[in-house]
Amino acid sequence: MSTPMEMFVKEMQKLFQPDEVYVMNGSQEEVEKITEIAQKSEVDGRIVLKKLNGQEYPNSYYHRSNPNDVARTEHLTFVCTPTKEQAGPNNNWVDPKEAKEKMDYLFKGAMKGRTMYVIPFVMGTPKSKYAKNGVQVTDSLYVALSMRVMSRVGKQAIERIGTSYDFFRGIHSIGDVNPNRRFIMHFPQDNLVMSFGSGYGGNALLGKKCYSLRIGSYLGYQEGWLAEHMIIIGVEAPDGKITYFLGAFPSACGKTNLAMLDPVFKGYRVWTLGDDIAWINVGEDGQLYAINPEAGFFGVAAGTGFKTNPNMMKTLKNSKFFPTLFTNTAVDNSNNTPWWEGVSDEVPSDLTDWQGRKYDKNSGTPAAHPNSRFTVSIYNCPTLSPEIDNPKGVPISGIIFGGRRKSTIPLVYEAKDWNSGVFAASIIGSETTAAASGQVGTVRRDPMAMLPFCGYNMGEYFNHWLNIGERAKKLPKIFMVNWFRKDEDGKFMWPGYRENSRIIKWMIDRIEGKTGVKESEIGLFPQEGAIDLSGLDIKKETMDKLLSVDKEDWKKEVLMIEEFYAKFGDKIPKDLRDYLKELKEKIGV
Ligand code: GTP
Ligand code: SPV
Ligand code: MN
Repeated sequence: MSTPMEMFVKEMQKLFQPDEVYVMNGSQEEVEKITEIAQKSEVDGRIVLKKLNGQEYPNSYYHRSNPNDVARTEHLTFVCTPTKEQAGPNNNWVDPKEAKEKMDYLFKGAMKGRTMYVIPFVMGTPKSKYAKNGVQVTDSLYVALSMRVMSRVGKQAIERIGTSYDFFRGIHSIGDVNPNRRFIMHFPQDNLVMSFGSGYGGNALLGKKCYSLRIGSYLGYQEGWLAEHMIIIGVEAPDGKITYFLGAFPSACGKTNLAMLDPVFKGYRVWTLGDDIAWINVGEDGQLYAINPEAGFFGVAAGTGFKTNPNMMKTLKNSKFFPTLFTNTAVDNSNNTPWWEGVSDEVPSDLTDWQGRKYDKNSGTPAAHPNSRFTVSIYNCPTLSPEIDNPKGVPISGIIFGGRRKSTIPLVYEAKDWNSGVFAASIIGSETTAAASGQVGTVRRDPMAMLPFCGYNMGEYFNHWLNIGERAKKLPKIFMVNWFRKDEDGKFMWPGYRENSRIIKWMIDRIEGKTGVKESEIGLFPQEGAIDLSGLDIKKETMDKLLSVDKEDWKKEVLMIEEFYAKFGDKIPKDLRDYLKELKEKIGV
């Protein structure tokens, strides 16, 4: 008798007709073998992996993708629920039957001449009751290795699945990397994702956004928990007390940086638990507890350096067991190291750019793709929290929501309570970034930083958030931040990065009830002088501007919010519609 997992593999073999099938066991030898093969294999006309300078970057490899395949493709991503309304206006929708027929047609025989890698994986630390199992098949060596770094792959997953039918199925083929034949189809009711034509992170590592967020959010809705686009950190104060925070920011808006923040204050430190995804449950004591389903970072290289994020640089130079992959950065030929804008002030003279061409400094274009990324194990991180494998997760005292906005949104404010925090998070807008294909820099609504990742109707998702608030006994405080305000000259008004620890310190004071607040039209502001700015050269006028409500800006904002809410009709909970009405009155619209 075959197990359900074996039956799935046989079915996939029949569909894809690969020359060989390899089931990953997660061993060290296996990682080395796959890395070896990848250095000898060409896919889509490029060598899959090239070894980098092991002195500078131990155990590290370089990968260049097809230039048409460098970011998530939201317009090719679908949620295939039985009805369009279930997917909601926040998702592209196709009828599930039609979607499966289309994908079966693309998949048929697609692995002829290739090896099919079977990746049994666990999202979350395997001992946790909150962890979940999946099996992905893929014909991409890069995807197989990346999954090995980003999740717990192999024997432990096979054992956990055992004879159960209850596991996520991820079906992936890189196909011929043709954007006209590229689809990422989600079937929440079937715990299934089908992805064709892309090898890029969020499109192809199906345990990540596809399962842990889109399918995960739907499972959470059914089962009473939350799957969120959030970091998890513990902030230790000089007295040794650790306060745990979640932080939601849209793609390429500062999560990884905040997740391993090096605070400016003596005696404070940040413990890293996750930089992208959190699964949040109501614990037995009525508090919210979070686990990180992932085991690695798939982080933005551009802008990462010893000045901005020293702990990530140390992580990248500390690769022990698993290989670290650099994708679509440039390469400094003088010493065979990966290079990107921000890693050094000087641009090296002999660079090959992300497309494999000799780089011309005067070209006016960056050498590394703005969405160039690294894939690295979380266990390399020097600030890794000792709680990382705690099966219960960590108890959350604060949730930070942010976006990337040059205007309108203050540096920080606090929501009065859970429900007004849910409202504040539901109205977030953010400028689009290079993490998804399409125009960069246009403001769109991105509630809870989940617009591209919520696997069901967002109106119902908001309601689910309100329900969690009713079920929990001890709720975290909710804060809104914006690190990205700019002045008339287009310069950032707030220094950001490490200096963000000043805001976090204030949040801890608030959680501990040590400081009061000032009421405003949109929420609660810090009292005069409550943010510790010692040693920081910032003008009082700048701080005043960063911590105020510009009514003219907010009038425009409210109209955008109203337009967004209107798309969902009465799916938006009445409470939230009432908050919007109240906000309009206060702003004077
Ligand atoms: P995803 O992996 O796409 O989900 O992105 P992320 O949210 O983890 O973003 P990340 O931390 O990688 O930052 C993205 C970009 O924002 C990088 O270029 C950073 O250098 C920049 N950035 C991060 N934090 C700050 C900040 O506080 N201020 C400013 N000005 N830029 C920041
Ligand atoms: C994001 O885009 O939010 C990422 C990278 O974290 S991806 O895995 O592609 O989603
Ligand atoms: Mn992300």
